Amino acid sequence: MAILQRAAAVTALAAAGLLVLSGCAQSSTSSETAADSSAAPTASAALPSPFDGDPVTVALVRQSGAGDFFEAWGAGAAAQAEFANIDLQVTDARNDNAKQASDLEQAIAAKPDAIIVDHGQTDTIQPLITKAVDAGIPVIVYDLALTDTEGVITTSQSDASMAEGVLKQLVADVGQGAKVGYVSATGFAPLDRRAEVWNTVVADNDLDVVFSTGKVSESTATDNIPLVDAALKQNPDVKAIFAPYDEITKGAVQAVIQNNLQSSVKVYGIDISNADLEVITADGSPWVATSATDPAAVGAGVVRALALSLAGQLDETDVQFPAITITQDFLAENKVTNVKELRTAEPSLALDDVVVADWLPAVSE
Ligand code: SR1
Repeated sequence: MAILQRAAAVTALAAAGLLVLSGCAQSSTSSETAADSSAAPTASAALPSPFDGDPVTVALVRQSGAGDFFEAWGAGAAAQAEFANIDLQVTDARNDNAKQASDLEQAIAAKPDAIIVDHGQTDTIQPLITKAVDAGIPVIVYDLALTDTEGVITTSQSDASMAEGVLKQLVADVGQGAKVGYVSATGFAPLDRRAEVWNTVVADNDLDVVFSTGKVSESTATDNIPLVDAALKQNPDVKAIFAPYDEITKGAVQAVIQNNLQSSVKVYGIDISNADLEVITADGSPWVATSATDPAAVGAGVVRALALSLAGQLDETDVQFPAITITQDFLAENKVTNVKELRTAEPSLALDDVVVADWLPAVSE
């Protein structure tokens, strides 16, 4: 859809004598273009090199986890790639580190124009990133902790500010010195960055951490329910739980509800999706606040960062996508029940001023 919009806009500019087109490999029928013109963004300039000829081949090597975040992120990346004349070749190891390493080996061997690595474990992926850089392949990573970032563009959500935003709300709600629980996992770059903020907020506010538990798996939400259930049975007087990944948050919420503690235990999460919004806005839900980006906008933003870099137009080597903190009260006041309504209530989620160019506006799903 977005491609059709680019073709229409650029053709109109060329007809007006404002641009000279050079091989934008896109076409459309007038009826398709008209149908799409209300929603899709428009480019005000033609694609620059290397996007103005044959499609640019990009391998997207994913290690996605359970849940809507990863699905929406992939859809956003695909839509932005289509807009920029990128042939995105996607593999997904789904929690299998050995498979992600083998996917990345194969991607390097195929010599694409660039590689995007989405999530992954440092020890398995760092050596292969180095191999790709040494082979002259441009590499961009998302949510991956590297020990050597030489020649690599790194991207992430602004994990520190995300955690700070929602934890500020937690302290405001339950006060300093309150009994709190923590549900997360280690070894995942975004979770480790959020953990650093948690530790600081705990120390600065004398929070009494009565349990720490949690895991990431192929069924993260389900697998965290018994862990939090057991912790709550030991500590029914806890006042708040920080569970900084929406699949984990959902597990924590379910455990609070099945222990009938929803009137005394508040849950603070990270991320947002339609399914999350259903949980947060349910009557009496203990999930009172979350910090989030629109994952589709972030997936698109990572592709834009890569595209700008290939065009020689990216100044920075680290791109962080800003997030917002969303409370139950905000959702109620703005009658938000799904992500579409949230995007309307909070237009900044579109990231349409982050890593953009006149030829590369932000495209979402
Ligand atoms: C297992 S890591 C999960 C996190 O990665 C994404 O960046 C999401 O924000 C999610 O919380």
